[in-house]
Amino acid sequence: MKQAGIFITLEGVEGAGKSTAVASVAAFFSQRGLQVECSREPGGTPTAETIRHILLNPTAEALAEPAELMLLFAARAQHVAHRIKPALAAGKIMICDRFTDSSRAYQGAGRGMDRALIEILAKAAEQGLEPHLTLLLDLPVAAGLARAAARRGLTLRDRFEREPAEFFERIRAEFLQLAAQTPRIVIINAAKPLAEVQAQIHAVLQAKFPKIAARPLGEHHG
Ligand code: Z5A
Repeated sequence: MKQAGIFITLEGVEGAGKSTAVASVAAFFSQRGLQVECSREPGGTPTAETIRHILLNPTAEALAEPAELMLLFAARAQHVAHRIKPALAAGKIMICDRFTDSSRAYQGAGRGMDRALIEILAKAAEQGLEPHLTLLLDLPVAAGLARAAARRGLTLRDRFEREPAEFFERIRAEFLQLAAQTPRIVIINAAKPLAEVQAQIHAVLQAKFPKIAARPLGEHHG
């Protein structure tokens, strides 16, 4: 399937502000008349959302690590085939809260799973798809966990949120290492106040997509 649109992913540790940033990225494009679709992983299609429920449910049967890994990639394969690729073929801007870099960081560094296996599964699920741009929202783990806890209030922590701080430290370090090795990944300092984070995101989008940034702002609906 031909890929005419733009695929942007957001990554980071828990509570980094990815969901909030998705809205800023979406506004940049929709205000300039482009059609935008937002999604998340794990999830994004009915089957992938069912798998998400299994993955995050803290009260269900414990998941063996290989089962967790394969469920994540099964959800991703559905998402790529039935949502992301069709949106890109239609020329849309597809913005996704987490993608394969999360598997590299959480399952690779966090759980210590086989990196080569992760790349084989990624190849099978992605079918040649790669993000044009990845924004890594980086902040100290303690700050992210505090933001997430404040937002969660009294609701139960999910299966990942129950992991110790060291797990998230390994994940943060892996994300930073991936960014150092991968030109498509740009680091955003997510420890700053929201307005500053949004300004950093805007500057990255302006530099990466100058022709789109130059379009007049209007009352478009994407
Ligand atoms: N996972 C995996 O292991 N492997 C994979 O391949 C994939 C995922 C794809 C998905 O959980 C879990 O799946 C995830 C990794 C694993 N678990 N963890 N941990 P999720 O989607 O439920 O959770 P999440 O991705 O970690 O996102 P989150 O907790 O919703 O955080 P966020 O989206 O990054 O943050 P937010 O909701 O935008 O902001 C959090 C709060 O901070 C909120 O109240 C905001 O208003 C506030 N905020 C945001 N920005 C700021 C600034 N700049 N200053 C102050 N306050 C702010």
